[in-house]
Amino acid sequence: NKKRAWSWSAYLEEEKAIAAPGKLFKEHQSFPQSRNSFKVGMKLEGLDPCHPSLFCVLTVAEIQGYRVRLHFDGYPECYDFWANADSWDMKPAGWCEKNGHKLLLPKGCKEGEFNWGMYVKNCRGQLAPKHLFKSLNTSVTPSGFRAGMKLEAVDRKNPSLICVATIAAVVDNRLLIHFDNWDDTYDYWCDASSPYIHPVGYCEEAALTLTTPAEYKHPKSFSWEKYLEGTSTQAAPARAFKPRPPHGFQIGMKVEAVDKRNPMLIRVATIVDTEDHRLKIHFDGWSSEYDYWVETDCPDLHPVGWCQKTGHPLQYPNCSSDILTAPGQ
Ligand code: MLY
Repeated sequence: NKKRAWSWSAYLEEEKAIAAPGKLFKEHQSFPQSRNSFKVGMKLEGLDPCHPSLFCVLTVAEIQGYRVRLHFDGYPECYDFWANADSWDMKPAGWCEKNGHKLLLPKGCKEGEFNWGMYVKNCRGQLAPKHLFKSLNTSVTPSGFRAGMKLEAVDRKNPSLICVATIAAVVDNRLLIHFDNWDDTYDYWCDASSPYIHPVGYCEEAALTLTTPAEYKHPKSFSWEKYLEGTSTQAAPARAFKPRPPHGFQIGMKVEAVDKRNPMLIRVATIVDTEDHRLKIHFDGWSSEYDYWVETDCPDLHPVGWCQKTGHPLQYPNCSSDILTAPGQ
């Protein structure tokens, strides 16, 4: 019994399935144009995926193809996370200072005493060079969104709620959404095409309930007009919202997807259900208890062939021994 290498083309044929067409993927999910030039030990600034309003001091801890494992300086390894080398969430040292964002310092560093130059010298590290950051070269389209403007936004942690919200920051084409009178644990970044943000008045027009700011005294009689006046703020202009058209993914299409439970792994997967802006991912050969929903533009979703192109191992379905073993040999 000779073993044949696993291949997508043989597998698709065997399964009578099709790969999700490349054109359905966003640029940051598709085959990268450049290589991953980050090196272990390089330091940078980046967003904490569990607390997206915070930029932190990070070190590249591991490289796998086009992906990097990032470590929070001074914190235990259990907080490490994986990102693609072109992730918008990664910025070079000094970026926060230049752009007026707060940088969460490495544990133990005192506010006001941190200096990147000294810091890398002291820990014998090196700064990740600026040219490695794809995020610095995004072309920015003027959007009409400004920090401080108000809108109605879905609370992504409580997706049944559409709430009174503020644009806390605008960076390139991205908006940081913050919920009025709540702490920043609900904050998230999105762009003008996000299906989760709406102009002021959207709920009223669609006859939906608008969740008013925490501890707002008169939730029943909330009026945007009065609220904007009372807070001396402006509504984000309706023309700035550019809701994206429905995606074209279909049930049965194959993709390569990051295993949420062990995010260093990318597995052979199938789309088993779809919603307007989300896909349900099933890992081939695994129980459906591991299925999960992702946003269609999630950076952990890739077209068939991505791992091979980028030099990342791909986890094959574990019950494909009938394919692995060529019959009659
Ligand atoms: N059950 C949650 C709901 C929080 C909603 C926060 N949104 C509106 C930003 C709680 O009370 O913690």
